[in-house]
Amino acid sequence: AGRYTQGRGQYVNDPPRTKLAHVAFARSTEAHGRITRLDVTAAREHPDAIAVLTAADLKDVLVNRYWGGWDGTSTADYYPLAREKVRWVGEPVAAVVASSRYLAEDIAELVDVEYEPLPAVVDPEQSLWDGDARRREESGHVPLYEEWGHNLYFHDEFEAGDVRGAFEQAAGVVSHRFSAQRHTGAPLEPRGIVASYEPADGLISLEANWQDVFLARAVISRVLDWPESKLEIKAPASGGGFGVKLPVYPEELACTAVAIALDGAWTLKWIQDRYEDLIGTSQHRDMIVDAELAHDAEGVILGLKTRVLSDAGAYGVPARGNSVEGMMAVADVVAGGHRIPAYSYNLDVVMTNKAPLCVYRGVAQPVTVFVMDRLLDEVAKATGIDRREVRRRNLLTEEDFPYETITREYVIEGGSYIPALEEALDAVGFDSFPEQQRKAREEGRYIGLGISCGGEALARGATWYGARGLPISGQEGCQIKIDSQGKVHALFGTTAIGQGIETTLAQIVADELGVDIDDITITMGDTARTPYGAGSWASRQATLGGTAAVMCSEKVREKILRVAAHQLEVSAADLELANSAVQVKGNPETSVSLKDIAHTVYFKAAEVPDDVLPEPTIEETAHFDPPSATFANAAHALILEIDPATAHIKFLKYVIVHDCGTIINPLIVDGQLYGATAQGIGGTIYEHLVFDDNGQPLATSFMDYLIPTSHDVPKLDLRHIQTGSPLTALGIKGVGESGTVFAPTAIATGVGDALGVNADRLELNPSAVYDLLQQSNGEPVAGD
Ligand code: MCN
Repeated sequence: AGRYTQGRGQYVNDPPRTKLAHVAFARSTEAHGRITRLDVTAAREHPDAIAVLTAADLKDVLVNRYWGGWDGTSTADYYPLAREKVRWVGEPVAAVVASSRYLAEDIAELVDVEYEPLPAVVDPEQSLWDGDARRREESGHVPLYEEWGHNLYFHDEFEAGDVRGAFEQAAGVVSHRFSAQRHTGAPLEPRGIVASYEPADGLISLEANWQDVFLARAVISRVLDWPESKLEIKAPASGGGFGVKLPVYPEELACTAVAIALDGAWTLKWIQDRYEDLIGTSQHRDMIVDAELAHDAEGVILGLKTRVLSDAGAYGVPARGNSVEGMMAVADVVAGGHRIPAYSYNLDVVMTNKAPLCVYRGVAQPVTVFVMDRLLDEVAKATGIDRREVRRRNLLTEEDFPYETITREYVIEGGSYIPALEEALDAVGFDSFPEQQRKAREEGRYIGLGISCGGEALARGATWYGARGLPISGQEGCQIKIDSQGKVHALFGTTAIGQGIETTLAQIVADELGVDIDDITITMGDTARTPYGAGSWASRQATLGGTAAVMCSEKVREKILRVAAHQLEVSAADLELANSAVQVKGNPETSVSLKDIAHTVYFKAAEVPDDVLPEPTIEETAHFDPPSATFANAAHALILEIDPATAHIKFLKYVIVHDCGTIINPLIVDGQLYGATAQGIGGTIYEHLVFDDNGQPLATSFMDYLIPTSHDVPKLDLRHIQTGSPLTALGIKGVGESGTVFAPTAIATGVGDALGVNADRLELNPSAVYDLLQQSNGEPVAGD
């Protein structure tokens, strides 16, 4: 306890290591080009070079192809160090090993690479357009993976319900083009790895700040064709993950391969710097959605059509690949808690010469919530029904549950969609706002009321990734051991990434076993020690880890009670666990301590009959495999003001009503809502990964990639509804991503309301807001 707050967290860069050498990478300076010369002679001749390796040096180690994606995605030979071609600025070309990072960086500069530059494709529409050979010829572009003949990574189409009928019968149709800009998770501690190899027994040991060590093990064992039993992965303390530490990136794979290629002579360390993070860690959103919604005269949704174009970047980052954002966008836009009887989608995920797209807090849901809330605001305008009422008429109610979404991918088990909306709007002052807004406008002030509301698909099960061919598990495991002193050791397959999961799971175990939380040791993030698990992503661990903890505690409790019943000579049914002891219900004086029970089990088992204690240990394991997803829901309502001189957005009121079922730790849940909302604010107002026309990244430090500080995050009025999920133990649902999912839409609908314009891009930095201000005043917009 207190590890992080006391500054005692041991991050991957902290512990002293023996036989340590440092890795730096020579990286591509071109976004797209053929390697015509790769000469490492000068680098190798540097007196301080331990080794300089290129793809050719690793081909015997990296036996299997390195490519992420699921069944149906285009696939290619892609290696952690570039072969023949480079496809994004920053792509590793050679790995340099030296006694310090400084020396390794200097030596990397001696790696001599020449390229035949190829035109870079940075615009996803251009990339899609390039799929037509004739048009591509006109543009002079070459596909990133020439053997494909196009840049399409994944395409999917779907239709269900009477879509045509819905649009024919509609009293009105609203249609808009929405987009979201590219940004990233920017954890304060960037990525890092320490890799060592023991040739005597073939053991590879990796320490890296991954969010899912079992996923990393599955990917690496495939690529190296290595048994998982000889691949141990440990995640030390984490300075944030936010989804971006789920993939297995080229650098991590290269470090592992280099450790083997050097026959274990060195333990290798690579710690990413901020430049490397902003150019090479997975990036997110970057999506265009053309949506059309058919509604009746009462504002009720009859049907929805979407056409989604997702800019996936340059390669399929393992294991998820880069169609995740696009796939989830088309699935989740109809899983946001609205009744949608007819739906069709058309999805294109295209490659471009930028860093790969993968998962970031909320995945596609910030965009899908945006699409639905914006469309509903348009329905309100078209029908004259107010924004609250339009939502009321379309959100799910008690009678709808369980509600199967039209794609049949999810069943929404329950929730408090309308109560959350009502509470948020009442708290923000929805009814009196029009008058307030009118008065403000008379004074020349622009104030607007923003709303976002709906559900979040969380804790996805095996049906999402595993069934699509990826080595990604949906389950979570828990093992509990009571030691010979009666203390509890609980081990989980997941990894802690700063979200407080060690504390909350310890709380559950403490409650279930009637012990003091200080008597519990939690271990996670270690493939060699813990049971199998699926890591921290999709806000799953309270739900899955929590349920596994309850299931496992039940097994342990049953065993303890059996032994205690024998010792106390009473029926187990009359006993309960409390105060680190087993006591007779209603008569706590008659009790036996856990310590005494453990002493008996481990040291005097012969005194206990075999049918009471068949095995002399108290150790149990349980695994929970969830359904397709569980659904939390939220409503954000805010009032903001736009300064017409600076286009700065100021928050005047910000209310969040959230429903994550039974709350384990209220302080942590509020902290999660704050942190995620801060990221939602950042991803909308400040953070933008900009590329020039040649694919050169322009935001490569925190000077040009701004992340929000405490000054930019308003005080939040946080409220909770607790509708328990019937699918999990204790009725828990997740919360970790919610703020990031809903904040962008609340801001965008608030800006639109303040200015009386359509804010259809989730990019509201001052220059974008300035353009909207000009539109609002009927002036031409820059660039038009
Ligand atoms: N919790 C609770 N009661 C509930 C639900 C959750 O007390 N009913 C607590 C949990 O026990 C946990 C926290 O809230 O301590 C978040 O729980 P949950 O929603 O289950 O999410 P996970 O534990 O699976 O964490 C992952 C989630 C995701 S997907 C991202 S991304 C994320 C996040 O949470 N990245 C984070 N929160 C983060 N917080 C920090 N500080 N750093 C990150 O990288």
